[in-house]
Amino acid sequence: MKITGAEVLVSSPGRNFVTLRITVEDGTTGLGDATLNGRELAVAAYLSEHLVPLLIGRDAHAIEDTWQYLYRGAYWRRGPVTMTAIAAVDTALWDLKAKAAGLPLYQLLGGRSREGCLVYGHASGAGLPQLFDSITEHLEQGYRAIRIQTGVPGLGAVYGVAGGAAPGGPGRDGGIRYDYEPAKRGPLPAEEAWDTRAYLRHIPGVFEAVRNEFGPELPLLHDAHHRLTPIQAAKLGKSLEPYDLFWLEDVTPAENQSVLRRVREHTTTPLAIGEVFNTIWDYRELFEEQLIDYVRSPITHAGGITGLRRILDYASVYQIKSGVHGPTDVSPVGLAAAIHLGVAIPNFGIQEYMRHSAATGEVFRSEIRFSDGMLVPGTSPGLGVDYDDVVAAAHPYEAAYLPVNRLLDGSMHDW
Ligand code: GCO
Ligand code: MG
Repeated sequence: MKITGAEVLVSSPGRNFVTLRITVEDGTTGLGDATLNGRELAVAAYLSEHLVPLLIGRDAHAIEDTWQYLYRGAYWRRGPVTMTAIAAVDTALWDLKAKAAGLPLYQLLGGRSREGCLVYGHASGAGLPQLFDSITEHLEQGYRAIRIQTGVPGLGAVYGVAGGAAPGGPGRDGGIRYDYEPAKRGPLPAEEAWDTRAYLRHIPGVFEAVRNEFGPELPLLHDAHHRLTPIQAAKLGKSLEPYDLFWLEDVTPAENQSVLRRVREHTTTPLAIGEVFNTIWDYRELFEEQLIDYVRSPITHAGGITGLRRILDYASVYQIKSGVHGPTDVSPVGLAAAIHLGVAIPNFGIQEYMRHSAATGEVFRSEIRFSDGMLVPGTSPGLGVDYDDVVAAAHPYEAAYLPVNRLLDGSMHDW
C-alpha cells in the first residue's frame, strides 16, 4: 500500500483547520488533523515542506516505523508544531489501514470496550443566571457531565465564558447551540485582563450555588487555564472539595511538573493536565508520582493515535485515566480519532466535546454521533470522516489568534 500523494488542506469553515490527506496507490485516502490554534500555517508548512516529500513511496501500513522515522529523523524532537505534524500523518495512516481492513478504526485498536465515550460540555455565563440557563440547556441537550466557567466580578471577558451575541459568541444552527470560539479573527490577539485573587474569591461561591441548584449527582468540571501559582492552586483545590468536582484542570503552567506535588499534598480534588503537552516525556513525573488523575492531551498535538495510546497505556499503570482535549480547535477528524481510541482503551475517563459549527460540519462530514451524553463512532471503515473540497474552497484561511492575558498592572500573564 504505497503512498502516492499527500495534500495539506487549509480551510476556515467558522474557524481555521489544517487537514492532511494521504492517498495510496489504489486511490484510497486517509485524513489527519493538523490544526494548531493560532499557529496553523507553521504546521501546514512543516508538513508540506518537510514531511510530505518524505512520505511519497513509503508503505502506508508501516505506521510505527513512519512515526519513529519522523520523530527520531527530525533530530529536533518534541514541540507542538512537530508533534502536530506527526499526529496528522499518524492519524491519516490509521484511517487508511482501517479502510484497507474494511473495519471501523476502533476494531484495529482492540475493539469496543464500551458503547460510546461519555462527554462533558461547556456551560458558562457572565453571572449565575446566565450560567444556570446554560447548564439547563446542556442538560436538555443530553449532556451528562458539565464544565463550568463564569465571569469574575470586576473583570471583563475571561477565558471560557461565551460572549452573548458578540462575534465568537454562542451560535445556533436550527436551534442547536454550538460553542463559542476563543480564537478571534484579525491581525492581532485580543487583550484580556486578569486578577487571580478576585477569581479565587469568586469561584467557590459559584460551585456552591450550582450544587444547591442542580444537586450532588451531576459531574462538574472546571478549567483554571494555567493561571495559578502552586499555592494558589492548592488553595483553590481545597476550597472546592465540598462541591465534589469531577476534575480541576490546568491549575498551574505544568511545564514545571514537580509543583504539582505541592498541590497534591493539599487537596483531594482530582486534577487534569496536559492539553499543551505533546509527548510521553511531559508526563513522566506526573504519572510516576501519581500527581494527576486525567490526561488532557489530544491526539492532534501528541503524536497521533500512536503517541496518545502510548501515553494512556503508561497512565493506566498508575490508575490515571483519559480526559482527551476536544475544543472546537480539534477538528472533526481529530475528534473522531479520539472517539475510536476512547471506545477501545481500558482507562477511558471522559471526553471533552465542544460542538463545531454547522459550517464546520459541512466541510467535515463525520459519522460520529452524540447520543445519551456520549459520542459514538460509526461503523464504516476507517475514521468515518469525509472532507468536502468544494465546500472547503468557499472558506479560505483567515488569520485568527487566541487572546493574551494581562494582570491589572499590565504585566503579561498566562491566558
Ligand atoms: C479546553 C481548553 C481550550 C483551549 C483551546 C486553545 O479545556 O478546552 O482549555 O479551551 O483554550 O484549545 O486553543
Ligand atoms: Mg483546558
